[in-house]
Amino acid sequence: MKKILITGILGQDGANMADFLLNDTDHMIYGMMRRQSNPNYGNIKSFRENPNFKLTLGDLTDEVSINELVKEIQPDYFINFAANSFVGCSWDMPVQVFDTNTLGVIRCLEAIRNFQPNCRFYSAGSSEEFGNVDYSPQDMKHPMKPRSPYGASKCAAHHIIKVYRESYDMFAVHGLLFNHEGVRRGEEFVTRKITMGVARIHHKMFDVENWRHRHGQAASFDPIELGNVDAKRDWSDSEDFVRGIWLMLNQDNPEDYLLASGEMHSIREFVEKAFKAANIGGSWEGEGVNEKYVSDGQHKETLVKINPEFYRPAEVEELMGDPSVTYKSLGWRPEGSFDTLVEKMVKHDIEN
Ligand code: NDP
Ligand code: GDR
Repeated sequence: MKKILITGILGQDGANMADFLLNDTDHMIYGMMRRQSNPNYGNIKSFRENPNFKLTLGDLTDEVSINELVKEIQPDYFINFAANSFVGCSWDMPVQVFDTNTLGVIRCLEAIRNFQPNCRFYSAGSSEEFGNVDYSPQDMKHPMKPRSPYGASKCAAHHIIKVYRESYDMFAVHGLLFNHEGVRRGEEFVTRKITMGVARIHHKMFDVENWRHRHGQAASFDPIELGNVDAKRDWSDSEDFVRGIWLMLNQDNPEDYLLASGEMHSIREFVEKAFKAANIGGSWEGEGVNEKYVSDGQHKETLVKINPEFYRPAEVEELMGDPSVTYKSLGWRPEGSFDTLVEKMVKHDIEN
């Protein structure tokens, strides 16, 4: 039985990784959360009471807590998912973003180096490190060209991992992960914002259709408000990615890999697929900030509208990864597709 410390346990990947390891191994999982006045345990409710799981407190911005955890637990693996992970807010709090995402990684590395040097470390890197891309699909040779303080913070973490690996002979890897989503995804990220919005509209429409039927009148919905719907992303299922991360941590030699689907879709396409999965037909009308996605049929309800408040100071227009080396070297393969991901999220949000 190994001891595994996972930070960011209340977030999407932390909870999915713990779920995966608790189901597939007999390892002891220590899930680290930071102190909050009103924490949301929703993502860990399925395994919170598992005897092989223990919730611990710590903060990446506080080296005392990280040192103590490593000293006390003596983990065999340290999987660091904790971060300020929202690109959109990283312009508003760049210092906090670097403190958590970059200095936080150094704090983890130092704790391991000083108190448990044989521990294997995973650092959560991002396709945002590629940023303003030179070519598609991106591979591990693509230069780092971040477009946000978030992207820059992950690039700096990437460099420092390599420096520690080479200087101290540590097993430390930095996975370059393209967007991955699922039913534990935070609601401010565009996919979950869309699927939650579609579910809300689906329920209202269902009620409204009944109401209309009785009264023969139209009723309106609050549309989903989005920013740049032309941006394109390479989306996968987080549940597939945590398996890939576990393979990265169990290679013979520490090497960095990227995880991606190798496909790219626009936000616009995600919107269309999500409404379709909820049996709501629609089409785009208008241009620029006046563009709307409206429902089919007589009443033409506005389902999505553009709100420039969600535009970013600098946008990453497109990202698509080349997972072929990862397939070959790690033997990793995703099980889900873009279509199954959208359907799964919409179905879950309608039911819940
Ligand atoms: P989430 O935002 O869902 O989870 C991040 C977690 O980190 C949250 O639970 C958050 O806690 C915690 N956290 C934030 N700051 C601190 C801190 N100072 N100390 C301790 N914990 C902290 O992100 P994901 O699960 O989606 O992503 C996991 C990692 O992978 C992140 O590092 C992210 O940047 C990276 N990544 C994610 C991708 C994706 O598409 N999901 C793609 C590429 C990289 P709280 O709940 O209190 O806010
Ligand atoms: P991203 O994810 O920035 O790729 O970072 P996000 O879902 O926030 O944005 C994806 C794209 O959608 C556009 N967009 C909107 N985004 C949000 N959040 N809200 C909107 O209303 C909206 N409208 C359009 C964005 O401009 C962008 O182009 C995620 C995070 O998980 C990071 O932690 C991770 O490193 C990267 O993926 C890879």
